Amino acid sequence: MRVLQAEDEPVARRLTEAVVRDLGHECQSVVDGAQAWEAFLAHRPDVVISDWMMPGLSGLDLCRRIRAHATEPYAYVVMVTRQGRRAQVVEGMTAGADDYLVKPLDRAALGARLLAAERVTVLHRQLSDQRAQLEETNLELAAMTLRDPLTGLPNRRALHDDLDLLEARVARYGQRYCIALLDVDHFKTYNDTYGHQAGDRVLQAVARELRSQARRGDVVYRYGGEEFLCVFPEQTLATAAIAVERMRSGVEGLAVSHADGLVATVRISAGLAMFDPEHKRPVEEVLKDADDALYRAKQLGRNRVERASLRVVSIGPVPQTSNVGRVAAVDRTPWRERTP
Ligand code: GH3
Ligand code: MG
Ligand code: MG
Ligand code: MG
Repeated sequence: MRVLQAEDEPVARRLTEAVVRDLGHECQSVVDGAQAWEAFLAHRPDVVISDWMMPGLSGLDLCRRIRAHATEPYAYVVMVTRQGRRAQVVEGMTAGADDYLVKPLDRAALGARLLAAERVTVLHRQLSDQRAQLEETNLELAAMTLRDPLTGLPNRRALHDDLDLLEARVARYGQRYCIALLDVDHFKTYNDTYGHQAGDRVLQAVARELRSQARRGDVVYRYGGEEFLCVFPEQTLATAAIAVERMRSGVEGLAVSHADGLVATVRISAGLAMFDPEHKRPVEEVLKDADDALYRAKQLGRNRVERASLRVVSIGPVPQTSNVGRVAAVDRTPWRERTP
């Protein structure tokens, strides 16, 4: 252990130094409270053995400072008091001292204090290691709840959080953004033909392709099943459409065969919509527009990108919507089962 002793009497100081070192610990000695506080801050000792009566900062004040400083790792504080000043013991322990010694110092008593200090210090260190591990695990778990395990993309829960941030940002800075909904064509028959596991691998490949075609700042989410969602901050319909078309042709370029009689390879359809700061509206409406455009892309033969027509909406206060269920705003009925 690293021991710091604050003691203004040379005889007591030398005795403590000798005992501490004999027991295999490091010992740093200072002669008053102010020096002790500086040494404490600089070296973070495991144990502080402090005389009560010292010039300047008293042992009691030093102990209070150490405790008020809430440090890691824990510092074990032993207060040294004169015989006959037992009332100080209570005062010292109340101020945060862990133990006390009575002068004149006795080797055995000092050794016993150091043993107790070592035990407590080891425990505190273990606790603090465990706490650090727990914090790390919690961070990992929190990150996991925001990722889709199959594709590694941020999931719908992450989208919830991000849409909140996005809305706050566009409200503050008056920026525009686009949202694209992308859906794998005839994926049910892919699963029926090749099996669910092969289907999973296709979803992973599509996710990788979408991610690689996205620019910095664009975020691709797994929206659900075989559907993906991409947010394009600060993009116009025209520029985002270029990016989505790149994604569509990228997936087609993967050339994953899909010989079900309807199509030859795995492809996607996409619907794209824009939020225009001139015509403020809740993100649910943008999502609905993207979904309608996707529906149209499916109707028009799939493997294509459709843009929502720019709607002129009456300018009024944006309705306050709750985030709950906002990403469920879109009709999840399969395309072919919908009545146009
Ligand atoms: P459309 O072109 O109209 O989109 O047709 P579709 O067959 O892709 O659409 P539909 O909604 O009828 O079917 C979606 C299929 O996606 C059904 C479901 O089994 C499959 N699917 C959803 N999630 C997963 C998944 O995690 N893994 C696999 N392998 N398949 C999935
Ligand atoms: Mg003294
Ligand atoms: Mg779908
Ligand atoms: Mg589909």
